[in-house]
Amino acid sequence: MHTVLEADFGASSGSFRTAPDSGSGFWWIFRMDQTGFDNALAHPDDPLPEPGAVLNDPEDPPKPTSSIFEERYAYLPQPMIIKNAFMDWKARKQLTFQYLKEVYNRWPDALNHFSNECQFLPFKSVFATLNEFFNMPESDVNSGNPPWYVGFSNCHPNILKELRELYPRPHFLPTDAELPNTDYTFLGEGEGAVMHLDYIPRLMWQAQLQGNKTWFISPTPECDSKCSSFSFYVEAGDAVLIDTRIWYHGTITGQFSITIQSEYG
Ligand SMILES: O=C(O)CCC(=O)C(=O)O
Ligand SMILES: [Fe+2]
Repeated sequence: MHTVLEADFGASSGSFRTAPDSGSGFWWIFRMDQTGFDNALAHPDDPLPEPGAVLNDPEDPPKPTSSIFEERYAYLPQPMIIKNAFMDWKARKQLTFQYLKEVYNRWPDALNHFSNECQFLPFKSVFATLNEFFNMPESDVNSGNPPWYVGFSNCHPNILKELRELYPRPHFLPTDAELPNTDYTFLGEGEGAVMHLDYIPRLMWQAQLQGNKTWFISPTPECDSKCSSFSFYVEAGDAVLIDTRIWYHGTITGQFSITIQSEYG
């Protein structure tokens, strides 16, 4: 059965459509305005929307404030998207390949440093190390040919400190949530992460800084009877919150994508 759950976010953020075979309603979308959460397009106390429902009435369901988000939503197992969550982050303009390369070149010992905490994930690209990645030919940086997509943790304390000057702690996270001492950067174009689960101690948040990306989500067998697979599309400024320990996830970019990803718990 092919079902579609669709929500219209209006002209500014475009429309949204899940992949075929979704429609379990087992996920949430929020939209942020300058003062906080503008509306929740679905609410845990509401009956699950009918497959195919269009959830576009800004007055109904109710508006969660940041503290309600913290209390009621932040630790739910359902994946969430928060539209326009990070519109004012400096990182959206300043955190580029060139910027990252400059920062890493100031702390060269971080370029060849590997450990469980300091991972370099080349996915399908040809780079074996961060050093090779940052030293790819200038012509390959923007051409998308050969295509590349990588992720790495910014675990060097000085690098992390410099990068965190470009973005704050996400303001909707619970104030007492524990955050790790490292944040990941994922960047590139085309095929991203293949479907996987993460072995991490906390929930995952990700900020889409530039470009856009489609996420593919599938439940683990324990939830097969209640949950279904779905996909969603995020644009620059959006937040993605997923418990990546219980939802298989994979990505594919549309336009060249840069994200910051970390954990909370
Ligand atoms: O952003 C991506 O492409 C993959 C991210 C991921 O696997 C994660 O956040 O756990
Ligand atoms: Fe992951």
